[in-house]
Amino acid sequence: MKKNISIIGVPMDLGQTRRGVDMGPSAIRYAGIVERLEQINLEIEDLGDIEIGSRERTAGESNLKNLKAVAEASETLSSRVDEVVKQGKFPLVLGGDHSIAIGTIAGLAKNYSNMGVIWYDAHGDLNTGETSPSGNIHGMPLAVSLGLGDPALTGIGGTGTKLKPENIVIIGARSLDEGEKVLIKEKGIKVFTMHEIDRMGMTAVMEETIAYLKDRTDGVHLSLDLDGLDPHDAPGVGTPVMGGISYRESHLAMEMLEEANILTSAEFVEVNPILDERNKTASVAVALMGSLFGEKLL
Ligand code: 4U7
Ligand code: MN
Ligand code: MN
Ligand code: MN
Repeated sequence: MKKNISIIGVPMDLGQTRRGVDMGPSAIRYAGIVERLEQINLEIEDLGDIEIGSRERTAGESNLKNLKAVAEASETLSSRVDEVVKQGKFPLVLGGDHSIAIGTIAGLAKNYSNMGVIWYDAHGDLNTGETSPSGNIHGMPLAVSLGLGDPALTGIGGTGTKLKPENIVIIGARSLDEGEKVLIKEKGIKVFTMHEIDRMGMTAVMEETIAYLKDRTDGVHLSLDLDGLDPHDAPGVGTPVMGGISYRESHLAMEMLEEANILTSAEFVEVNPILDERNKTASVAVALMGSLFGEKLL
């Protein structure tokens, strides 16, 4: 997969309450993402970071935290991603908390009418204001992309739903809220929980995922939350959940995506250097991006 890649940093931590994830893009750059990808015969440009507003100190009208600032940043990101795709380049978005996927997907949706999404995550991120136990928008982006939730979020990048439920594959789920479970069943969203990964192995999970998305979609976005990995391998995340996907299984997943050549965009989110051990999680993210873009040992 020979590609022109455009990196967009999104130093946003407003979609949740722990500080530090705004430093994710810096940590990933410090871990050498640009140099790493330059070695694989890729054209790579770093567009720098988009502007993020400030944390809201007073409670707004909504129970969604920092709704206004998240919505504004998402709108900016959506335009930036749209421009990159229109230039024929591959958007590689670095977070920031997972609320940034709202903007990424909204920007992509301007270009793909039948987009597939691989949601690599311990969580479903399918909450709305009504079902969310936390009010944290990073637990809502997949629901928003389905057109569910606050209009200030679902309207980003224009009205209309950005994704079809049958075009989503969640991989690595092991923490789902009640409302999310209902939604998954109701909408028929395909989920490979940790049980399926243990049982089938990552090879079969990725083969099924690729076969499932390949024919039905006109582009595939990878949204990789580092907490999809086991906290042992990726400790620098805000909402770690035990029993996750291993470092090796994740490499395999990236390599299989590269071989299948189905991805048209990607984002890596939730890297929190304050909670990390010597930038380990950012380094893992960089290593996975290496595999995703075709790095080979021999
Ligand atoms: B992440 C949670 F309740 N579901 O909504 C919520 F468990 O982007 C966690 O996947 C969300 O890291 C985690 O607050 C969001 C919680
Ligand atoms: Mn998560
Ligand atoms: Mn997530
Ligand atoms: Mn998290």
